[in-house]
Amino acid sequence: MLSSKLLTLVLVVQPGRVLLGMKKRGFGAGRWNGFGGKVQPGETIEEAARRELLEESGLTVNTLEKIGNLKFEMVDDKELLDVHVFRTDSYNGEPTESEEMRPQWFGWDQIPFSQMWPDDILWFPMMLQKKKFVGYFKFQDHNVILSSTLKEVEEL
Ligand code: 6U4
Repeated sequence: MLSSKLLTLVLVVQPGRVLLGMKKRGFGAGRWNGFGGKVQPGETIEEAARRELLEESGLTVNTLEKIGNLKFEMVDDKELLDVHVFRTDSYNGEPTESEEMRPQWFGWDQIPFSQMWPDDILWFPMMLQKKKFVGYFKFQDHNVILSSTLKEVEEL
């Protein structure tokens, strides 16, 4: 049995643009991604999402919408990543670089998928259209998707 690690991922979306951060260190370093990280003991998933968003981008939000659940298995790794994805359409503050992330806005037609996790190009269109989704991806070497399932759902 694989044990699983709870993680969050927040996408800040505005009409025509989305905020991504360049991950400067740790897991996924060198890739653009949403903001997020591990859920700590005693925290709800949404509290963790808000904390990581603030720590990594300097932003706070009034509402976070649950938009996706993605599970990632790495070949030869016994831990499954269980990533809870949120979208927010409004925020407070100014995006600010942190030790972990360098934030930057991208137009919806200029999302740098070649410098992102390879699964992102598959589910970003659903996320931008406010459709909810669940997916499972089996990775080799953080670069190759060996198998996957992804579908739109009514509820999460
Ligand atoms: P710390 O504790 O900061 O050293 P770190 O190892 O850097 O942790 P962390 O906590 O930033 O990792 O979490 C990894 C982030 O990457 C989470 O927001 C989830 C996200 N993530 C992991 N696999 C992903 C994938 N395949 N596609 C994607 N995001 C992914 O879009």
